[in-house]
Order: sequence, then structure tokens, then C-alpha cells
Amino acid sequence: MIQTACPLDCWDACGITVDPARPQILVATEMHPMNNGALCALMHKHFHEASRIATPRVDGREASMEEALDAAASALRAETSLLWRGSGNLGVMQSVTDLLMERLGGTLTSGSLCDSAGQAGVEAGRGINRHLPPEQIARSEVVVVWGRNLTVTNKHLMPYIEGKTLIVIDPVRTPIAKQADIHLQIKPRTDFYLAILLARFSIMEDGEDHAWLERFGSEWEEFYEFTREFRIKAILQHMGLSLDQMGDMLRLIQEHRTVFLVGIPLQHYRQGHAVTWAIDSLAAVLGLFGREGCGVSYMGNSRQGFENPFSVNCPRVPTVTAPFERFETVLVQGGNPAESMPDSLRVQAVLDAVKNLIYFGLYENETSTRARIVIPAKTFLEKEDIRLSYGHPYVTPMPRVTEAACGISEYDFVVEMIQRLGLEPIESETHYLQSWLNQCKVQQGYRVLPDYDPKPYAEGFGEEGGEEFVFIDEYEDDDEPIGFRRFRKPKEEPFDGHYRLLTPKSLKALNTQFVRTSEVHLSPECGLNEGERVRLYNDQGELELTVKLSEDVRPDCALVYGSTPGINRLTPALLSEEGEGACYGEAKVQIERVN
Ligand SMILES: Nc1nc2c(c(=O)[nH]1)N[C@H]1C(S)=C(S)[C@@H](COP(=O)(O)OP(=O)(O)OC[C@H]3O[C@@H](n4cnc5c(=O)[nH]c(N)nc54)[C@H](O)[C@@H]3O)O[C@H]1N2
Ligand SMILES: Nc1nc2c(c(=O)[nH]1)N[C@H]1C(S)=C(S)[C@@H](COP(=O)(O)OP(=O)(O)OC[C@H]3O[C@@H](n4cnc5c(=O)[nH]c(N)nc54)[C@H](O)[C@@H]3O)O[C@H]1N2
Ligand code: SF4
Ligand SMILES: [Mo]
Repeated sequence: MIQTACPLDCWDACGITVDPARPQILVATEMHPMNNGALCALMHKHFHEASRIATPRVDGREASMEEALDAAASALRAETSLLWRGSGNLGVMQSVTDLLMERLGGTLTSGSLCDSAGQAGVEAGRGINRHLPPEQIARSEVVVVWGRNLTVTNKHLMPYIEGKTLIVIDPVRTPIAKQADIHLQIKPRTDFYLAILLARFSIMEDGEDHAWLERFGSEWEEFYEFTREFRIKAILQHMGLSLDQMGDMLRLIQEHRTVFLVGIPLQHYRQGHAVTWAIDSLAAVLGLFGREGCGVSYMGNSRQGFENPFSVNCPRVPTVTAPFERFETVLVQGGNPAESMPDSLRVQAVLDAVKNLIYFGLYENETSTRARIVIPAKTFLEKEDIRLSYGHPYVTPMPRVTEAACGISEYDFVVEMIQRLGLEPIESETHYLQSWLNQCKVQQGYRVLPDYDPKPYAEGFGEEGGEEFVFIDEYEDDDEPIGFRRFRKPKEEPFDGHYRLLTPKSLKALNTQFVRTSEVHLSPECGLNEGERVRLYNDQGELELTVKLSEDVRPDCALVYGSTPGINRLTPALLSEEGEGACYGEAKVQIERVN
């Protein structure tokens, strides 16, 4: 039996046990800390059923691997080349291709489609983003699930929150919201205000943690002044929440050991960093950092504390708005930018115009079909790797289990390119694997991050600890309704037929991989009928979908899974003000019947 880990882009990073004689049967590893008995259907079923690219292609014709690698090497001789890497596989060895780009004098990307705006907010307050270990979540009494869809995206955390008082903050009545003691069905894009008002009310009621604030957050009175800039009544009305709901939530989180589990879409906005920063500031007022059974869990930095052997100095362009048109050669690895980037009509047009588009991946998708050169990858069972995680601090080696019928590993791809281009060789694969593993700590028989801390921030903030928490002190939102701040007159904001577009994850798809449906979920109040064909449109583009009516969706929202083909025709190519993050949540759409 061989122990490995699931490579898919998922909070859980489950341990997997495989018998090399029967590699099609994958079982959850019993000894893995995140194991709760079963892998999910994404790994169990869809990974196996997905049809892989079996043959390399060059200029539309099937080619041998040698021919395809020759073609890729000659394309990489271009004056300008860009590597755009997605998150199809979260093994550390994906980043070995950075060494190739450094040797070529190529360009990499910065920021992310996923979490980087919120990450900037976390760093603004805490200095450094440390994981909240699941053991601390297990010791809490109150769990606030703040814009994370646990039963879909983070199933293996469910047993850790069993039996606890549950508060869910989500514009959708998700399955976990239905189980909650309190569900705040908040208007999207208003989490900043919710955090600020909760902090303000907490201090008004003397609910702040004085002892903690004296030691770790001495600027809290300035923060209180900042929260007082915001008007209570107008904002509550705008969020769609009542004073009573706020009071009920506040009593629970002030009086119990509380964790916040913060998800991704609440920071997919231009001011995304301010949202996580405000949530952290609320947690600081309550003294939730560094305390047993308390804390804030946002997407962690999976490489926290490691010295990265693949770290390079290359020029970078933003991942979210990558200007592909500036490069003669674009290498896409482990991703599907033609579909997953915002403003996908622009992206597809510029990708079509790139002279040499190289696609290095497992499956056919909207990017592979545009590529001049297609190089099949190996699956995680066919190569050596190591799995870190953004959801927990455990590190799992991923040894090779089977031989590949087709494809090439990322490490071998780099070696082949370096040989063909006469560049400076890199170290052996074992050298890199060991340099990651050697840095890990061991905790109860399991590898964890090098600077793993069972109770993060107990000794303060910053790289070394010992520093104070920094409270948020500004928020400049161009779209803030008039009347939210003091001394300005409130304005009513009636629904004007522009639906806020929500694009959460679906159970059967992993981003643009596996099963992709084409539906829009709308409140029955929308006046349309189940099964009707409608067109969603805005300045950006349009998309035809089938109506599904659902009481769980707010009447001012349109929910379309992020895996839906064409969804990003409707989302704007904006960069968040901090962190170079994507702003999918800024999209609004109008809806009309298709005749
Ligand atoms: N509208 C909207 N769009 C979104 C989001 C949203 O919330 N709303 N979310 C964003 C988020 S959070 C993310 S993370 C991105 C994800 O966007 P991408 O990173 O583009 O992810 P996928 O579309 O799943 O593409 C992954 C591809 O990786 C390839 N692959 C899998 N395993 C391997 C491997 O071992 N090696 C190599 N070389 N290739 C492999 C597969 O061929 C697969 O097609 O999408 C973003 N897009
Ligand atoms: N099955 C499955 N699992 C996945 C993925 C997948 O594609 N499929 N993708 C993986 C990836 S790449 C990521 S990044 C993670 C993401 O993990 P999550 O953050 O859990 O992902 P989402 O489903 O995008 O969104 C969570 C919830 O946020 C709500 N939401 C939307 N807008 C707002 C808002 O403005 N405020 C608040 N409070 N809530 C809002 C949505 O209604 C949704 O219920 O999941 C990972 N896991
Ligand atoms: S829950 Fe996530 S990590 Fe676990 S098997 Fe499914 S996709 Fe992989
Ligand atoms: Mo993501």
C-alpha cells in the first residue's frame, strides 16, 4: 500500500491510500489527520471518469512527445515568453517550471484568481498569514461560517464543527445555512460593513477584551472612532439585516470560544482586502487571536515558513489581467485561463492571437483547443510530489504509484527544455523533494509546516511574533451608497433589475474540470418560470442559461456556478486594490427571456 494525497484545488488535501496493483481504487488514508472516512466524489468518480489528453499535438496534428517537446523548446526561444500557471494540481513540484522561466529570462505572474486580495488584508492586520489548526476549530463553542460553503468545498472539516453553535453569513441559504442557529442572509459585497458594525456594537456594550487589547491591540480606540464613521440604520437596511439579528450574533461570539471560517467570494471585490482586514479587526476586538478554541481561518499560505527552492527573480504581470498579447510565447500549465479568468471574451481573443500558445495539462478545455502545442501532463499517481495545503498545516509526500501510459512530469518537462535550449541544468528531482521535506516539523507523527504553531499569534503578530495587531483604518469604496458615513443623507437603494452575479463552486466540478452545467438559480420572485431559457447580459458580454427557481437565493442575486461554460464573459477584468486579486463579485447582470 502507498500513501499519497489528493492534488485537487481543495481545502481538505485528503490523504489517499492506493494499492499499486489496483491504482484505480483510491481510499482515504486512515492515519491522515483530515481523514473522516471517505474521499469525495470529485476524486472517487470524476477524476477517474475524466478523459485525459493521450497524445501530444503540434499545429493541430497528433505528434510524438519528442516532436512536441522540440516544438515547445523552439517556441520558448522567442524574445518574450510568459508562464501562466493555474491551480489544477497543488503539488509543490508544479513550481519547478519557475526555474525554467528564470533561465530563459521569461515572465511569470503575480496575484491570483483565488485568494490574494483577502491575503493582503490578512497581512495588513497580522503581518503574516498563519494557519488556524483544525484542532483549535474542534475546541471552539461557536463557529461562524463566513462566506464559505463547507458542505461543498470543505467537507472534511464538518466533523470538527459538529455539535457547536453555528452562525452562517451567506447571501444563499446553503445546506449549512439550513443547519445554522443563525443565518444572516446578507446582501453580497456588504461583509465589510457587517464586521465594522459588529465591532462597534461590541465596544459600545463593553464587550471588547481589554486585557488582550492592552497587550496586542493598543490602537483599538482609534479603530472604534473609525467604526463610528458608519451610520447604523442606513447600513443595516442596505445589508438586509436587523438590529436583533446583530445582537443575537454578538452575544454568542462575545461569550464563547469562537472561530471564524472565512471563504473566498467575500474578497472577490476591488476592496477585497478591506473585508478580511475588517473581519480580523472584529476578531481582535473580541480577543480571538492566540486563544484556545478561537481564531480566524482564512485560506492559509500553504508555503508558510518554507524556504522555497523554486523561488526566482523574474518580471511579473498580474495573473488576473495577464496581457497575453505582449508575448510571443505563452506557456499555460495546470489551468484554463480561457475560461477561468474574468472577461473571458477578451482573454480568448488575445490567446487566439498569441503566436505560440503551449498548453501543458491533463484535460481538453477551452485553452487546450486554442493551443498550437499541446503537451499532456502526468496525473498525481504517476509522478513524485509533495502536497501542502491552504486548509490545514499538514504536509503529505506523494510518491509515484503507477507508470504513465502518456504524459510528462513537470520536472521532466523542465529538464527536457533545459537540455534542448542549452540552459544551466537544475538539481535532481530528489534534491528538491528532500529540500521541502527536510524543512518540515513533525507533530504527533505527522509532518507539518516548518513554523507550525498549535496556537497561532499567542505571542503576537508579525514575522517573529511580538508585534501588535494593526486595525483597519480606511475604506474608500467608489460604489458606497451615499449616506453610509456620518453627516451625509441616506439614500434608498431599491432593486433596479440588475442582479448581483454569484458564482460559487459546485459539487460535481472542480473549477472548470469535470461536470459543468448551464443553469441560473433565481428566486421565485423573479417572475420567470422553471426551465425557461434566459439571457444574462451586461456591458461585458452575454450568456444563455436555463432557469432553476430556488427559495434559497436572494431576490437581488443570480447564482450561476463558477464552473458554467462561458460564465466569465460576464465578469469584469478588474484588479483588487490590494493583492492583485480577481473581482468576480463586482459583476451585475440583467436577465431577459430568450424567444
Ligand atoms: N466566475 C468565477 N470564476 C472563477 C472563480 C469564481 O469564483 N468565479 N474562482 C477562481 C478560482 S478560486 C480559481 S482557484 C480559478 C481556477 O482556475 P484554473 O487554475 O484555470 O483551474 P481549472 O479551470 O480547474 O483548470 C485546471 C487544469 O489543470 C490541468 N491539470 C490538472 N492536473 C494537472 C497536473 O498535474 N499537471 C498539469 N500540468 N496540469 C494539470 C487540467 O487539465 C485542468 O484543466 O478559477 C477562478 N475562476
Ligand atoms: N466541490 C468543489 N470544491 C472546491 C472547488 C470546486 O470547484 N468544487 N474549488 C476549490 C477552490 S479553487 C476554492 S478557492 C475553494 C473556495 O471555497 P468557498 O469559499 O467555500 O467557495 P464558494 O463556493 O466560491 O463560496 C462560498 C460561499 O460564499 C457565498 N458568497 C458569495 N458572495 C458572498 C459575499 O459577498 N459575502 C458572503 N458572506 N458570502 C458570499 C456563496 O453563496 C457561497 O455559498 O473551494 C475549493 N473546493
Ligand atoms: S475532499 Fe477535496 S482533497 Fe478530499 S478527495 Fe475530495 S477533492 Fe480531494
Ligand atoms: Mo480557488
